[in-house]
Amino acid sequence: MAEINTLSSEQLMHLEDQHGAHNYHPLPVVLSKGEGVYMWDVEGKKYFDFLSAYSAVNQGHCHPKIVGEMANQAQKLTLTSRAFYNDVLGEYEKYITEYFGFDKVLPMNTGAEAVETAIKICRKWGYEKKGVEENKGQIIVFDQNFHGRTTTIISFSSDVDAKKNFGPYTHGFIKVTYNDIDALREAFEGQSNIIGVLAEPIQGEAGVMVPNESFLKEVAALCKQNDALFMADEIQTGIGRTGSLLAICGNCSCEGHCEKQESYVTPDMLILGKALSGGVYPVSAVLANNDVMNVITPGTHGSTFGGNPVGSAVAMVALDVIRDEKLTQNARKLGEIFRDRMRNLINKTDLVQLVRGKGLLNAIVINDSPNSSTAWDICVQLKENGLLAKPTHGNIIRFAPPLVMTEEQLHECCDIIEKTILAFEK
Ligand code: IF1
Repeated sequence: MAEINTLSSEQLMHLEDQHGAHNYHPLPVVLSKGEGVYMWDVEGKKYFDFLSAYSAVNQGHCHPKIVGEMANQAQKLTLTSRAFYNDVLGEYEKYITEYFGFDKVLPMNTGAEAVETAIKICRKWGYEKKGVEENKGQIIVFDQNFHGRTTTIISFSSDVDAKKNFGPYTHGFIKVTYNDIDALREAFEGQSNIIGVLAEPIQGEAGVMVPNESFLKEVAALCKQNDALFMADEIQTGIGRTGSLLAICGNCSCEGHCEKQESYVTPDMLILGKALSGGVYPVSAVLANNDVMNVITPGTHGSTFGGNPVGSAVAMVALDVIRDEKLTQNARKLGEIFRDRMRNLINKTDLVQLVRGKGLLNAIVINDSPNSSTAWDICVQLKENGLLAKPTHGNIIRFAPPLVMTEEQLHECCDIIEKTILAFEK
């Protein structure tokens, strides 16, 4: 058994450099403990987590109820494969479909797997239900999208680093400008084989790009008019992060599936991941109604771990915590306070151009070239001051703390951000 770690941060970073693929450039901090909104590094220094593992830790690090349920199930039955039934999956499927208001769920593990699953379901529906000629189906995606790292998904990425030299690419995708409903309408008018539209309700990696209030509803309407499936990728924006249960809920802060109030946009497929497990286990899901999901028949899709007892048990508790601790409502309240604090800061410095976001998914744009290291250097300084965040692209810093943060802790974090920005020398 590996001995208890006694190595320093420097030594541990060196191990990763020597023995690990260099597919990331992490901030120079080595974490060894997480609890709620806090993490501690190997030397015992405490930090506020302002990234939440890219919104996978909405419920806070190591939430006792979620970890407890994982430990409990892990001592009973961890994995049967889907060759056999298990006594947790059916309960989980009932729970999550009622929670979000769909007939069925297809359980997977990572977000990219869930996105790939949605693409496969959309294509199968396009050929078998819509009657599009096989292999001719087209799915509309948006510029600056981020939906994962598999070969098909990066085939329609706008990010050169994510895409270059990974070809040949998967065909069947049309790229349209995000938040431009006229461009989407023209794309539909120009093509008869469009079977679906895949969208992030807010583009996270692109720099927390929040579309016009009506955009998502208009996307859904155009999909309906053109008999195409609207696939909402809520892997980063969902499960309370934006101050609504789902970002497509608009301004509703209901605790569960709302009564389809005016602001609610209904996607044909809902794609979830990350916080679906509270960050303790890879759990993702695609939800849809029977007219779509029933194109999936035995042998047409699967996964070794998809729907396993541990992931299913953890996901039910993780969703309980969102509702019982009113984390959606807390995200909405604290998000307003955060953006007010950042707007006050912008009045005191030229270094920050703007703040944007919804709920506790926010970003500030630094007043320097996207090719400069300023945003990175600010994040290194924030780390020194006890707050962990990381730039998305170039000059944009994403701020996304766990939704369990208190108002007092949020002000403490805003004080750290303000102190760091005002003292920062380019
Ligand atoms: C990385 C970004 C965020 C996602 C949305 C699907 C997935 C993600 C909207 C795939 C994953 C992660 C992946 C991670 C960093 C992070 C990320 F910077 F890459 F773009 F959050 F913005 N849809 N996002 O955000 O889910 O397969 O990772 O479980 O790849 O560097 P996954």
